[in-house]
Amino acid sequence: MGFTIAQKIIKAHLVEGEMVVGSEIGLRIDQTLTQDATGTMAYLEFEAMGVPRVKTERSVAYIDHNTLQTGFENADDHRFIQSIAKKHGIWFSRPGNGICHQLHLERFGIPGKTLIGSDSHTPTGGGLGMLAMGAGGLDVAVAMGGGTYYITMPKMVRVNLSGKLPAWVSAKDVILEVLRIMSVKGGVGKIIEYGGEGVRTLTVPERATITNMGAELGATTSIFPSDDITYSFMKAQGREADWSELKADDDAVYDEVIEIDLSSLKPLAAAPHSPDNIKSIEELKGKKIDQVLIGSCTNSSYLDLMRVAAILKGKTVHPDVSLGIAPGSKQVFNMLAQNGALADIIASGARVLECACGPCIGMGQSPNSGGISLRTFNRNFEGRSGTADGQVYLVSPETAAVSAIAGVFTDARELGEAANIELPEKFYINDNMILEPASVEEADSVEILRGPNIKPFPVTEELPAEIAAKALLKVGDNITTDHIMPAGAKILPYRSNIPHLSQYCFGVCDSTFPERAKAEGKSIVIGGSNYGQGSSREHAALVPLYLGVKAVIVKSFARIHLANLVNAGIVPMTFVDPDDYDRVDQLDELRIPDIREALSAGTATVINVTKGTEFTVKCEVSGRQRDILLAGGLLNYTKNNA
Ligand code: MIC
Ligand code: SF4
Repeated sequence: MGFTIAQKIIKAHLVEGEMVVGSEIGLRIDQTLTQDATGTMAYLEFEAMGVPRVKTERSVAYIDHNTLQTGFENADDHRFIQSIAKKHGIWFSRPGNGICHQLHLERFGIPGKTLIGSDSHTPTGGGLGMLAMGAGGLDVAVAMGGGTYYITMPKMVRVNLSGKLPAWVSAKDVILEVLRIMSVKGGVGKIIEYGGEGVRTLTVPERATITNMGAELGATTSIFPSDDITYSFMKAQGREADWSELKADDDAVYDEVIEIDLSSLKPLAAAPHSPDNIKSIEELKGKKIDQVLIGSCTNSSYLDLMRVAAILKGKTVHPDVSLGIAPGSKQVFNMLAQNGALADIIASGARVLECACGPCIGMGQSPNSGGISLRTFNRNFEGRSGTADGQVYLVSPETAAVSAIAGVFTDARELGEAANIELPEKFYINDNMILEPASVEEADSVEILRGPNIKPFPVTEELPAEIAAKALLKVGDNITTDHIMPAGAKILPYRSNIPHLSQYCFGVCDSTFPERAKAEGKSIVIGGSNYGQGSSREHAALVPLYLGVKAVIVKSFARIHLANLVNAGIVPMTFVDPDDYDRVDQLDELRIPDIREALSAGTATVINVTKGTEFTVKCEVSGRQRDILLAGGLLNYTKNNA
């Protein structure tokens, strides 16, 4: 039996376990990346492990999230990351250089390598044929120290692409179609592999748009083969020496196969407030819009922005629309400036923003009250834009640009011929914003610069014999980490200050939760299915830990959040009978006796003291995860084992 692309990379990096679906496997990690919003915590954790120099082939620290500096906090955090990176052998991408995933694709990604990043969109690297996965900061810290990264061996899904995209239909529409088919939880426990004749019609940045938004499927990762198209992209980046071919064996076996004929696709949008709430632009056509934003790690490549510039050339943004454009990297920005496309963008009245995440993470450009905002981003969760009742639609750059001019949802296919834009033979390469780490000899003399915003992370204790606490909060299905620990310009600067952050925990669901949780001292959270989808932020576990959350009982979990809960020492449990969810009410007094034994048994009995009933929950964790929970989290576990 042959292997899939992902199985080949897993096989070559397997250090523990067997490639049996559903069992835990340990992987050797070649590369890591961090961004600043999760990076401060990850580097504090790395420091706590006492490893002097990273043991990976390449680790890079990017500054792209917290670039709005409305106080000292973000600037201090940047300096902290810059200094700690220099000391410990990590490459540093300065603020202004661009978004981590776009930059990693351009300058560092290598087909066939493993990459984990403290950001859920790390699978962007799958566009180059990497096995690239999002992880919590602590897991990234461990990998930097040479430790193994553990995942559950995923099922393999093959998406067979045939045909060729019609004019004005783009890679974003492909992934929106996959989201329509699979939903935001359809990818959990799976790797999505793209294959078929249609693959050859997609360039690397287009493939990366598709693997990027595989995060929204809940998938472990997504991956494309590495072929001659990959070779020409890497050659154009001056990195052809790093290229190698990678393809699935002809007799590779997949657990699921999805067929997509690219020629049959049309422009799509993900309507509020979920990336899988798919509508066609035909249906939305004519609906008035207020804002358009083009950028983010999904759609800010040279190709994307050249297409946008061609649409905007000689036109003016509609008077009732605000158009913002953030190029994905300095390379893209520079090339647009050199070839004149930037002049067309500026002349149209677009508001040109810094090369960074910006509005994608609520760092500015919040829409007007109830405003309809078209964005080329990957997430439209409620409140994420910074305007509580903002209505965010996720669309392709083409749809975004034509709609910005018309002032209404517009089907670009009605505009006649599309400009023919191709990837350049040579990208403009200038790595002057990427700093090399200090040499081993110099490292000792590098001083780490710490601002007053950096607070220690919460202490954890060994798991007690029993958990007895109120179900202090009950939430529904598809709760995102943006619900649990919101981001945005006001809150993000405190990513290294858990006590401050805790005031906003679950703010979108119940703003009284932090106060109530502190008053109770300990609590249990009840949730529905796909709990913790979205971001990799470990803050969505560390902050509840700080507030005294001891266990989370839900119908099902999203992968990265589950790992983050275990790492924080919060017990993750799922209802055996999903109907028991309806039989627990907020504020019920719950008791889970013998929790330590229950972790070994894999199930526990929860006594509902208030109602005088009981129900069974599963705590399906690996043996390693059980030991982490018993020790009270990964840091304690690592210290105990050292
Ligand atoms: C996001 O898109 O939600 C983020 C901000 O990039 C997060 C990371 C974070 O919360 O810092 C992610 O996707 O992991
Ligand atoms: Fe940044 Fe948005 Fe991409 Fe997250 S999804 S890395 S916030 S651009």
